[in-house]
Amino acid sequence: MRIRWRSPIRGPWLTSVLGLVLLCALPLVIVTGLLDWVAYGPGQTIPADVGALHLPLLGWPTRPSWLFRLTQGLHVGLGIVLVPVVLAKLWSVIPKLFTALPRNPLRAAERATLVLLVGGILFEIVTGLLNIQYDYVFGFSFYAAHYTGAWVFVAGFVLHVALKLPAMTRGLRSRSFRTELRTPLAQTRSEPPGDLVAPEPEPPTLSRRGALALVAGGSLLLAGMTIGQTVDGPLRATALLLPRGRTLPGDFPVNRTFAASGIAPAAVSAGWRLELGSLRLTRAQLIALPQHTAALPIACVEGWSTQQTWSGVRLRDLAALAGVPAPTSALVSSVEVGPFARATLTGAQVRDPDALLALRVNGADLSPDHGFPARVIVPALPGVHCTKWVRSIDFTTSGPRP
Ligand SMILES: Nc1nc2c(c(=O)[nH]1)N[C@H]1C(S)=C(S)[C@@H](COP(=O)(O)O)O[C@H]1N2
Ligand SMILES: [Mo]
Repeated sequence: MRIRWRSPIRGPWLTSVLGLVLLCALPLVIVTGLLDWVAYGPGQTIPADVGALHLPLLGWPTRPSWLFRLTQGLHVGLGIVLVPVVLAKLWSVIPKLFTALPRNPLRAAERATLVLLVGGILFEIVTGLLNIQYDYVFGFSFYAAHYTGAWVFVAGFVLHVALKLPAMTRGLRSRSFRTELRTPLAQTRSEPPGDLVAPEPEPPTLSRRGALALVAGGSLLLAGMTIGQTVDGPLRATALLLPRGRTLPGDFPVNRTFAASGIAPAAVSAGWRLELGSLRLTRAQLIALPQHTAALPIACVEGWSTQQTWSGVRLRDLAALAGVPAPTSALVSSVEVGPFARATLTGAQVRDPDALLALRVNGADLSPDHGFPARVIVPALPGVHCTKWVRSIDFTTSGPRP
């Protein structure tokens, strides 16, 4: 049976317009995604090491403090907004899926790159969306899989652009964009016979401008549901894609609650001590040290970010107290066991004057959900490394990176 694709608006022009949007926007998603990975730095439990695929270990700066908020916000936000464009682009070329494999080896190789391209982007969309919903049904490490999938996609993307750029340019030149925007349904006709164009088209049910408006509308709707994740203030309530029930009224989002951490309440009550080398400090002793206050964002890789006002002891003061005045790294351990139990900070991150072991947020003691008795907060550090319920900090001069 021959499946017949009969939409009269399918053709090189529509595919090229959608392709141009993706060609301009996807590199930003790719680069910000790779930058997120640079931001994690080496020697972490999360994300796990990716072997040969790792990027050069550039130091991730601590300034501007909103740097990671920006890169991960762009990555997740733009990634979501582009989903309708990707789906429309796939719809526009779907007849190709049902044509025979070309005999010409070059053509066949070109077709094979589509497996990387389409498989890659669908995998990235699905894993990315599940991750921001905290829905780990896939059962493998999100970070390693999304990162490896990204390289597969990038390979397909680069090859596809190299092979299809001339066709896209031809497609865009074949019709006037302005004229298309003025063409109503009644005047919508098929493109001249050729690649992607239905040989026996049905009468149109949607104009080309209508199709583009549908896609743009879908993207705008998603943008409206997403933007609130990354801006503080009343717009936060519009963040419909942010999983519900994680934020108490008047509070900011909680990645993992104290209850979910499995920590015994006794481990973070009066008997708690901060371990600094051989030193043991009570919370009262920490409060008695010079306190510093800084407005710093938490930017979660799961898509949300927020800026709050934190106070506590500067990490560099704690390093000096521990007898390591010029550390090149710090290993922070949590009372919690599991993947969040440890995070490594670089020397620059420890030395930043706003890098804190926070004891208070917005003028009140940390709540159990936000990491009482003490948590790490460092400018531009990915949220996942802002360890809550800190047990110990080991400042060293032999860390993974100077
Ligand atoms: N011990 C511990 N620290 C942790 C986490 C955790 O689950 N356990 N979650 C991390 C993540 S992924 C983020 S985004 C921030 C969120 O901080 P918040 O819950 O106070 O907003 O804490 C980080 N620190
Ligand atoms: Mo996070």
